[in-house]
Amino acid sequence: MQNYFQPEIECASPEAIRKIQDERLVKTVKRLYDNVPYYKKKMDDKGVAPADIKSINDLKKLPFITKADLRDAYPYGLLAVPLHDCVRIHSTSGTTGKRVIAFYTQHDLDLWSDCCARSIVAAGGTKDDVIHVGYGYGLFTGGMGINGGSHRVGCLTLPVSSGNTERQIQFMTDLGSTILCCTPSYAEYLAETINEMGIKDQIKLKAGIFGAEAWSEEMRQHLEESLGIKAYDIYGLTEIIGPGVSFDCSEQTGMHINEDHFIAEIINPDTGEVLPEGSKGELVFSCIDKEAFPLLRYRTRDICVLSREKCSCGRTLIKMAKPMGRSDDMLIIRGVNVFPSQIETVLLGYGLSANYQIIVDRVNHSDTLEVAVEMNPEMFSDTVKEIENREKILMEKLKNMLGIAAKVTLRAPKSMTRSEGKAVRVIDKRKI
Ligand code: DLL
Repeated sequence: MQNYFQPEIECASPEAIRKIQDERLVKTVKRLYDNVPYYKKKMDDKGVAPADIKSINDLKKLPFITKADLRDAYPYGLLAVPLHDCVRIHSTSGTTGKRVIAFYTQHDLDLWSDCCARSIVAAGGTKDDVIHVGYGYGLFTGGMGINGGSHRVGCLTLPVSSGNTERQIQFMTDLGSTILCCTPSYAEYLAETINEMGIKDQIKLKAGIFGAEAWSEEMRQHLEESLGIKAYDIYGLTEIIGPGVSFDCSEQTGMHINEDHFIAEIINPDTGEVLPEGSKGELVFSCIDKEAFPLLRYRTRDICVLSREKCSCGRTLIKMAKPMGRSDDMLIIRGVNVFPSQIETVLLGYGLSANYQIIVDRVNHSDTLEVAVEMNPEMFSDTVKEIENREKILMEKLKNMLGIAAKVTLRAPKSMTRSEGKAVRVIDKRKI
């Protein structure tokens, strides 16, 4: 039995969802204005009062919140409840400055579990499943978030966390894991190891729920084939709640956003202007049902497209396309915008592995782009001439995709570091 499908919300009419959003937004704005001096100041500076926000039509009147605001207000400045009402924190990795800390009340954790439960059920999960959680546990939201959803659905939950690949596979075979949850790059590593060990027939996996980093359709196809599963995408960010902000359904053509909790907008990242549905731009989220840390109009920096097209799964929740990547991951090379996911599409489309690295440098005042990628074991027996030929073909394909030249180096199988969490794909030597 799929015991966490909530058709009254997930399949509600757009008008019914609108009504929930209107009510919750108005309440949240008032609560923040009254309780969070940082918000009050931001709204006062923009000349907007709580009474000006009567429905989601007025959302655009509110100021944006950016990562810089979170750093300014660190650690308690955006907390909207007394600290003694909070029961948990999570945090971003803080590679580029101060960590961001997100606070949760019990209500927030329950809401989050609901979101993740919806994601698991949409991937075919039921209480008969064994969920293998290979996302990191700890400050990172991945492990604990999916864990909460898995309990909510009633699955047997294996909190394996990331790393120790052999132990992961041992549990997978001994306990018959049916749904694997981890980053797509770690799933690639697990798939590679399982196939090398020749034990694919001992694995009972039927589905994967992969997210926390950008991954291409080609990678989805590769994971589905190499693990014999259906691979579902899941999206989220610490600032908003963690995994489960949106999730793939059986149609796999975009992730349904949990709109009863989060309102999505797409804006022009340069001007802040709200763009019509179907436009590509920066994704912005407002949390309308959280207690402790409900950010309004938070700029995610993820580049994405929203669509309300009818979905064959029956859900009416708006869908977001696979994010192309973060605007801050976007490389500007010789004036051209390049997303790592475009490069991944070319490499995997050619049948190569997802073990690749993008190296950008500046030589004689000009940017250079090099893509190093591992060959498949079958290609390794190619002659030098054949390998050079493959490199030439790939350079041509990359030029067509990106509009600029890239050098391609095919490396020996197993020569590049595997990722156990979020993969680091880009080395930008211009910044070193
Ligand atoms: O990565 C939360 C998460 C955990 C999502 C597990 C899914 C599964 P952060 O560490 O705060 O939170 O990183 C958030 O990761 O803004 C995106 O740039 C990226 N991201 C997350 N999910 C996806 C996805 C978690 N499915 C940042 N596709 C976000 C593309 C994703 N990018």
